[in-house]
Amino acid sequence: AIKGFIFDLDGVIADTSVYHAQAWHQLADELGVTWTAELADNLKGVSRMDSLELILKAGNLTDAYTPAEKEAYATKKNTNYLALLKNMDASAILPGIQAFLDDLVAHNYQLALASASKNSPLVLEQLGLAGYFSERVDPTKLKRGKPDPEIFTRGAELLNLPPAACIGVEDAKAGVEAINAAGELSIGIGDPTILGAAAINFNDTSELTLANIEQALN
Ligand code: B16
Ligand code: MG
Repeated sequence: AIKGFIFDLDGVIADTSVYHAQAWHQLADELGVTWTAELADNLKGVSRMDSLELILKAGNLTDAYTPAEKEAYATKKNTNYLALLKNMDASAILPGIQAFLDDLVAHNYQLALASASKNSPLVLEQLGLAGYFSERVDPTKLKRGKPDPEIFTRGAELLNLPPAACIGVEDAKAGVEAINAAGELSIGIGDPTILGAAAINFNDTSELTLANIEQALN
């Protein structure tokens, strides 16, 4: 039986994936790299440095910059991102998420956070949701990012649960792949043509309820 839920943050709990995309778009323009919807989708769930590498690759610029220059560009993106986060509050919690979290707590499910973002503590604080997530995987301690299963495997370990007793919730293709590879049940939030590998797919977070999950599993 399912005993735990492991959540992605950006694009699942918080409406921040648009801010990440906006900040990367700004940097891509500066680098002369064409911004496309496909590139935006491929960056979801991917760490800051890996995201920069994907943008450079899209512009055939992989070898154009030194590690120090890359570091500076990644920092620049984060500065852009933090500026966009400045006025964010609980209104950026995605539809139905607060109610779903309350319902999970009421039904004694255990919760963990599996966000690749180094800014996740700040985001959770600003949304007023920090209290729901005492268990968080530290992304700075990971050897490999999504789609590697490590972050979701660690999430189950933090909950002292076998992977098969956990549901992972993701908005990113790389994230759904990570959940599946960890041996957990995947819920993909978003376009089913992109998240086709998810065990359960919902178009948006408002559909994320225990009743809908039970129905999808039967
Ligand atoms: P940061 P998630 C991911 O968070 C975002 O989806 C991705 O766009 C971002 O590049 C990554 O975190 C790293 O974020 O630059 O804040 O450390 O979706 O795994 O919650
Ligand atoms: Mg995400």
